[in-house]
Amino acid sequence: MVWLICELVFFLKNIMQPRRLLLISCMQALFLTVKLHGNLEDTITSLDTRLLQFTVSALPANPSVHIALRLSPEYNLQDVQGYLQRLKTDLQSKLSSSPGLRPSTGLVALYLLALRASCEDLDSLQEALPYLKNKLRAEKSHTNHHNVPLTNLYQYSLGVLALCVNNVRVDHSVLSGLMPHEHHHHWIDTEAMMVLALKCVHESKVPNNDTWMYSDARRTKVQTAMNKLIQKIQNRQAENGKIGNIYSTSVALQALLAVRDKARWLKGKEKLLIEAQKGAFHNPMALSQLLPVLHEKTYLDIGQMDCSKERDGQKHSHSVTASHQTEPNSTRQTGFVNLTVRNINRAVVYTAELPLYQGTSLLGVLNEAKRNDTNFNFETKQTLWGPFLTSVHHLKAQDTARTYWHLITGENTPLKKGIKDYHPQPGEHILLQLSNF
Ligand code: B12
Repeated sequence: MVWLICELVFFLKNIMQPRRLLLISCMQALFLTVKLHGNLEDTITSLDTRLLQFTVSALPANPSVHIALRLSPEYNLQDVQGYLQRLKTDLQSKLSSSPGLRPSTGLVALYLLALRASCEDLDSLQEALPYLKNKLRAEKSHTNHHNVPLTNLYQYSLGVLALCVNNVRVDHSVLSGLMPHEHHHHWIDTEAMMVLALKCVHESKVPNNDTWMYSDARRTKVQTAMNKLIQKIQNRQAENGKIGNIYSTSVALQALLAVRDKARWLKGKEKLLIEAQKGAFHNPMALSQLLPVLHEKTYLDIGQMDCSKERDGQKHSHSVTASHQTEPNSTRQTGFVNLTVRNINRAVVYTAELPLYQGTSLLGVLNEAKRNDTNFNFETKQTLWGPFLTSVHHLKAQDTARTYWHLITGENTPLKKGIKDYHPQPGEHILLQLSNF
């Protein structure tokens, strides 16, 4: 490649002496681009490797990680066979657990997407598909009565998408729950997931037949809803490429790719790579949502996956070893953090100045508060993103009451990461505010 460019420079220099300077700077720019591109490819490869490492870590198997691995050109089916088996066993045991412990709409949808991404046939999904269909009906009926789904619209969209990529027809009434209301404000991530679900429905064909799965009237409605959402996403792209925050940008870029808006996708991808190089995507879930768009892939590609060639292929020699990431147990104090807890009426129920040790996360600070004051307590729930704060100082947040513990820094800046991933700075003021969502 470099040799070719040099030959070209030499040739052009001889025939275009007067423009020599301009030409040389053009060539320098070209060299720089080639070099930069090389660096970016290296970054993506090392992110892929890190994702594969999660499959051998002590963490529970995560369907979102599996999806990202399957959408990466780096790995084939054999590389992820063991992880796939774990996912199948986990799904089976979750589905047969007691009603309160059964998987949410979004979780079962992610499992179904992960299994489809490995071309698992419908037989192994026998129980899961009707389960998801029922979940979606329950979500819709809740929306009819309360204007919001049981879980959230992000999970609702994942559910529709999972049925759709598995070639299962979605009830009209469920589909109508994806039509956006003008006055509703959603997270960017949610709008992007809605676009993916709608796009899948719009493009759906009856299997082994060249006819559309949905009527022309239905497809037109779906297209109109999708256009509105995509326009909102496009309008939200900042000059630096971000759409919302850096984490919503990953999902938003999938929506842009789905409607072939390559220019905005490229702009966003550059920003994501810069942030990835700075270490913004350590969380397995964040990394699993990032990698597909870096590989120019969306969840819609799952439906087109053909594993037959891979099954006969040679096994790659990817060997990964588990890297244990535990919280550094440092005793070096770097300063203090001010922690304030406010109830739903914004009344302060707890405040303390707590020592901050090197490398400690907000979770570590909360543990410190517990050690310092036997009256203080907090509880968490394990989720795909890590520990989700559910109760502080004996005040419980409840999905049914649509309350949650909002993490805030300074006066009013919401944290972009959870309690385990966020590392406060010395002198920082952290506010835990019981809020409505
Ligand atoms: C809906 C949603 C919420 C809802 C969830 C409740 C509900 N019933 O709907 C509410 C409003 C409560 C919420 C809160 C927060 N969220 Co939120 N949330 C989402 C969203 C849009 C969908 C999550 C989902 O349903 N996933 C599907 C199911 C299958 O996965 P799941 O793991 O089982 O889902 C549960 C967890 O994800 C959990 N959850 C939701 N948000 C977060 C954030 C963190 C850090 C953790 C550990 C768990 C968690 O609630 C889900 C439902 O039970 C995602 C978008 C995304 N790109 O994923 C953001 C997202 C996960 N949230 C995010 C953030 C930052 C938060 C907050 C920390 C914001 C804040 N400053 O307080 C808080 C969590 C604080 C806490 N108490 O620990 C970020 C996480 C980024 C990161 N690198 O960690 C995301 C990616 C949005 C974004 N683009 O910034 N969230």
